[in-house]
Amino acid sequence: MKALILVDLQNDFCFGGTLAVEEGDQVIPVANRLMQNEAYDWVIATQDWHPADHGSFAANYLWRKPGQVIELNGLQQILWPIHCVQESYGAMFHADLEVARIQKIFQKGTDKGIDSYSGFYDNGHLKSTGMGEFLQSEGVTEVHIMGLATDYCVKYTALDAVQLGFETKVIIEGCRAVALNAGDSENAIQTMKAAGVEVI
Ligand code: VGL
Ligand code: ZN
Repeated sequence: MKALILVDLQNDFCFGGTLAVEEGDQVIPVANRLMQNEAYDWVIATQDWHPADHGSFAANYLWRKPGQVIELNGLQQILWPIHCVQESYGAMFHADLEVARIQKIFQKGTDKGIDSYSGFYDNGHLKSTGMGEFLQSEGVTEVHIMGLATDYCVKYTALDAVQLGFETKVIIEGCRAVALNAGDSENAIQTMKAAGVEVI
């Protein structure tokens, strides 16, 4: 069984969003096209879904700004602009995404004390979102991943997928990177490949 995993195709990562990824919108038609592919037994989407007081938001600290790194409950945490606050416009799927084709949604980043880039686990691998267990219970052995952003949520979702034993492919045409630093996208692709992800 094969699943398509659409990572964080939400307004805040697209044009006009608070954490807009360059060309983020351009992956929406790719997602719409892939969802029609009969080869997928499951179409799954993840949503970054933070409480307003989330510990990854720079605005929740005095004298902090996005891009700085702090320690959050023992883990290195990059501070981000406020984004994907639960129920907000920014957290909604992009308006052009054909959401009717999404069969199951997994939300992440809901615990204010820990961030979650991967759709499977938080950044400390302490809690599962249930996505891995769900896919395994449905007999899924192969996952195809695309979305936003290449260097964070796509990368960590793909690395966890490999670790969980899924045959893992990242559809690079459907990904765009945050790229805080030059080369972040290329480095993420290299890291994924080295871990056994097939980048197609
Ligand atoms: C993401 C930074 C913070 C992502 C989510 O979806 O790649 N990046 N939260
Ligand atoms: Zn986030």
